[in-house]
Formats: sequence, structure tokens, C-alpha cells
Amino acid sequence: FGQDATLAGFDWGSYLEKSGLLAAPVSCFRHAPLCAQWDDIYVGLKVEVLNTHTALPSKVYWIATVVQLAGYKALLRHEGFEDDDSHDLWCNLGTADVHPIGWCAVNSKLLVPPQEVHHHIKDWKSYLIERLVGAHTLPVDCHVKMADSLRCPFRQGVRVEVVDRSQVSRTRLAVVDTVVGGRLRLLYEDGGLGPSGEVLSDFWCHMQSPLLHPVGWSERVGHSIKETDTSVNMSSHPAFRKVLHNSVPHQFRKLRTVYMGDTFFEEGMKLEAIDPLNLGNICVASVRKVLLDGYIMVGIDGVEIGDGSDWFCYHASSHAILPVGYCENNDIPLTLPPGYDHATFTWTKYLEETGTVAVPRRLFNTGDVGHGFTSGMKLEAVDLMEPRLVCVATVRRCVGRLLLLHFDGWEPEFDQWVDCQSPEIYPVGWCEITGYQLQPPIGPEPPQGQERSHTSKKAKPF
Ligand code: MLZ
Repeated sequence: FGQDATLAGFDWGSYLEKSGLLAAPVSCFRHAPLCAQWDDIYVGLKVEVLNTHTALPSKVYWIATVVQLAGYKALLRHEGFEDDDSHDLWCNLGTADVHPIGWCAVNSKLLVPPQEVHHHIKDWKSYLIERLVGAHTLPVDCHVKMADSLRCPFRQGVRVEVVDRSQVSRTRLAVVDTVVGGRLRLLYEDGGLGPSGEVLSDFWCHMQSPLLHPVGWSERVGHSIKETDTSVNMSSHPAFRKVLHNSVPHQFRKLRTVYMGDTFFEEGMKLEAIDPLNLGNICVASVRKVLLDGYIMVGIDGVEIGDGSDWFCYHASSHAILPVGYCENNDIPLTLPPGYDHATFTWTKYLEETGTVAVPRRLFNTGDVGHGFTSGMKLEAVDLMEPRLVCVATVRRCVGRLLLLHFDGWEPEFDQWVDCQSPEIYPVGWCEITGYQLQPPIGPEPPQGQERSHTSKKAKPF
């Protein structure tokens, strides 16, 4: 499954032009390459870019102006075309042969105007001088910064603990197979290989994913971990032929410290939580177990199997757990336990009936972060139910630090709530830079403003 956007003829530039929508700026994505540099990259900058409109045998360049930005993609207009936009071209600032002004001089490259404009300007030298006075250009270290930020502390053969996709309440030992743009393909150590050596079970996540942990984590915090089935032999797979190395804490994202002092989450307390198997739903939920280091296990009320195998681990600082009343206060439909209906449900009554208390509001990390996303913005986002897939997506709603993402062309049942700082969302053009396959929109966009359908998609563990 999955298809390659470029092969399918998908092109972000014309897609955005057709929809008339904006792309979220790179500065919105804290973990994305060049995020910190993005304040210095804006419309109006002048650059030196490979000139493909010549018949010359060697690579030559020409000066262009950024006329529009969409994530990493810039719409460029070559000097000389003035107001004529018919030759504008989209190029990716992270991959294309685009450089700061002065780069050609330093690197002994020729500046040659495109054939189309060659004739109507007599004196190119003074034309350019006039156009370049007072102009700004790309930061000189732009490409170096890009390369630096694509470095990744994980390599093939590194062992980690990661959520077990066949039973979300536990972790499982896995080995890094491939790394693309900081996203890891993980193979469970006892995942098994098919008759022709193919991997039977893998898992993808970004190296900063909250689902990923150093070896020893589960035991340390008291999380359950699947015992590795040692009868499964993986040794014919290249990732297992390496000398395996255990990952260590400094390779992982530091979480915000939480104090588990006098008042903390307690077993039985109620809250609202994103359903880990249906990420578009925020549900009535309970704290089922308190682990160490600020981690808790959460169960969704009314649908639990009863053996704890569907509990899910969230850190106290997670965006996915919310105080009671959060949905009501923010006009989000709260998913109720079976047997309750929206006309009569109130949290006060529910707490009374169940003889429980709500988790104190101040324990949640729901403060505003001032993220810069607005609804309608386009981006590239992981479908967390099939985390190998990075898809064309749109921000449908912004509520505090949460974003409701819609996957273009897919029914609203596939929508997912994610944190604005999730490492699994990327600016437009990220796939092109990292060489990751982008999933294009499927079919025509379903009509807008349609009621969310009630035939719920069968929940699949990831
Ligand atoms: N096999 C899955 C793919 C879903 C991918 C959706 N991505 C937004 C299905 O068709 O259900």
C-alpha cells in the first residue's frame, strides 16, 4: 500500500495554487530543519539559482526573487521577467541548486540570463546592480544548517523499546533498520521473517516520538514489556547482522519534568483523553495506573476489555490528556462511554454516579504555546494509524496546543488530533528534502461542511 506522490504526478506548487490555500511556514515546526533560521527567509529575498533555460553545456546560474513561500518551497522569478509571472518556478530551498547572492562569484560560476529575457535588456551589469542594491539574500550557512539538522543519533542496529503495535499497553524490543529524515523504521526483535526473508512486523516513528524509549525504560518506570520470544530467528535480516547497540537516554527527547509530589494523578481519577486507536476522538477516560517519572496508564471508559491490554501510556506533560470539561469549553464533541448521550451527560453527574473525582486541572500541560498554525494551512503529516505514511494534510482546527489534522481526499473519520509540537508533522517540501515518500491526496476531496459520518472506521492498532 501507499504510493509515491511524485510518481502519481502530485506537485505541491500547483496543488496549492489550485486550492488557493497556504502552507504552514517552516517556523511552525520546532523539530524541522531550518526552523530557527526561517525568520531570515522571506518573500522578496534574492538568490542565485541554477538556470535551466539555456543551451550551454556547463551549469550556469541566474538571479531570482522569492515571490511566494510554501513550507520549504519557494516560487522564484528570474531577474528580467519583471511583472511577467509566466516563467515562475517552484523550487525547494532544501534541495535545489539555490544559493545566496555572491555564491557564484566565490565559486567561479557564471551568471547567465535566461534566453527569453536576454534580448530586451541591453546593459545587464547596471540592470543587476540597480536590482540588487539594498536586497537581502539567504543566510550564507543555510545549506550547512540543513545538513547539520538532518544528522540523526540513530543508526541501523540500535536497539530501542517501542510501543507494541499488536498490544498498545506494552512495549517491545526493536532494532533500527533504516533512518529517513529522522524517522526510524523499527523491526521488533521477535517480529519474525516471512518465507522469503521479508519483515512481518515493523513500526515507524520519528526519533523524538513519545512512543520510543531507551533500553531499560520500561523496567525503570514500571511499564509492561513483552518478553522477547527467543525462538524467533531474525539473523538473516541486515539490521540484525550488525553488532546491536542499546540506545541510551541522551539519544532521546527530554521531557518536561513533572513533580509527582503531594498532588499528582491518582488511580481512578477521571479525565478526557485522545483515544490512541481513534485519534480523532477525545473520550471520557480514567487513570488506571501511575508509573514512575511522570508516566500514567489511561483507559477509555466503557470500552475497556478489562485485562488492561488496551490501556495506553501517556506522560503527564502529554498533549493527549486533558482536564474534564476541556471538550465542552472548546466546542469539541466529547466521545462518551456507550449508553450515555450528549443530551443528558454532564461531568458533575458522571463523577457522582461513578464515585470518582476529576484529575486537578493544573496537572495538565494545556497552556498556550503560540504556535502560528491556523486552520486551512497545508502540511505533510504522518498518519499515526499507519505511521509509515506521510500524507498531504490540512489543519482543520486549532484548539490550544492541539491541531485537528485532515488527510486530503480521505473521509473525516481519518482526522487526527496532534500536538502542535509533534515530531510527526512536517512543512510542505519535507519529503522531497529527506527522500521520504509522500502520499498524495486520494481521489476528489469529499464535499466540505459535511456532517461527520457516524459509521466509525474500524479501529486498527496503528
Ligand atoms: N489501508 C488503509 C490506508 C489508510 C491510509 C490513510 N491515510 C490518510 C485504508 O485504506 O484504510
